[in-house]
Amino acid sequence: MSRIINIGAAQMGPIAPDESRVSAVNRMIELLKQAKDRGVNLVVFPELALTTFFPRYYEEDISKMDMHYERGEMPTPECKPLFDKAKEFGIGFYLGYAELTEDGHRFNTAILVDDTGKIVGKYRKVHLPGHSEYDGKRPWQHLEKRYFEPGDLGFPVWRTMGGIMGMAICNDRRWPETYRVMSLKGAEVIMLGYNTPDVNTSAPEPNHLRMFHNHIVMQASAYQNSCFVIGTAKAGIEDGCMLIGGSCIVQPSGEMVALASSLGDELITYACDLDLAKMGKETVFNYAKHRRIEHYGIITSQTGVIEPPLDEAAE
Ligand code: CDV
Repeated sequence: MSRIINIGAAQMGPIAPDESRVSAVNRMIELLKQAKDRGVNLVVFPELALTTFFPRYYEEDISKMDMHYERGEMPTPECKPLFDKAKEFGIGFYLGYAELTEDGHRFNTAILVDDTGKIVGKYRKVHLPGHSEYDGKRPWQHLEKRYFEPGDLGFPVWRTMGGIMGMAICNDRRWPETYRVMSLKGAEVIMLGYNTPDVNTSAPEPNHLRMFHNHIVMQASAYQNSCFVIGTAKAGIEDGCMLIGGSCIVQPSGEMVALASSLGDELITYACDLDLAKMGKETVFNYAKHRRIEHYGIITSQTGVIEPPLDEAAE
């Protein structure tokens, strides 16, 4: 019997710094209504979907950024209408937001809510990009390392809504370890939201490579881990900073089966047959049969590169 789940990537256009949570949530509810009309079971919203991408602003005193974080348990009063509408529609969702815990820790977080309105999972971004101090050489700051701690929950997966689901956030998608850890736990769907500026402020490269890299990492990883990858952008010009769109749904073959065509609020959907993921896991990517872990130890015992010694005789 096939296991088909209709998944939507709910791309959002820019969120201005002064746009309220209520407004952002209303936009998400509009996307949810479209999702209901299209028979969608699960919707993936972007990273930091309730606010502007605030790590682009430097603030000496981090507590002055508290207004961008959600405190206490979800749903907060501003988010409750989103939870209520999703429950009424019987639609699950992934929501990215900045989390400030009771004891003062700050994380870039995503939660997974099932189609009955229950929060089934939480993920905190592991691979934080950018820098922690003001960098005058950059046209835009990317201060995630200032405003967030690396996630402390690992890469869990959840058996829910008929499949095995995992979450990642933005920069995580560039790291093969992200997907492999989850696929070793059987992940059939990996959901991720992102905010990716079109200019790489860390290294000079032509702008078109931003979209190329965005898609190549998700497509290659979907194939190598035999899973669906749902990538949802916050897109367009946000307070003068251009964020790439390109939200997409990738199937386990690595093929893109849905792609956003705008830089605004837009829902793309695909009926994902989770048995396609299972098929890859039982054949080419049957890990139990083919992985050679005796050669992989370096992946977890070492971070930086250690090159072989120079051959001095040849110098
Ligand atoms: N929000 C992000 O994690 N953005 C990074 C940028 C800084 C490269 C990304 O990987 O898209």
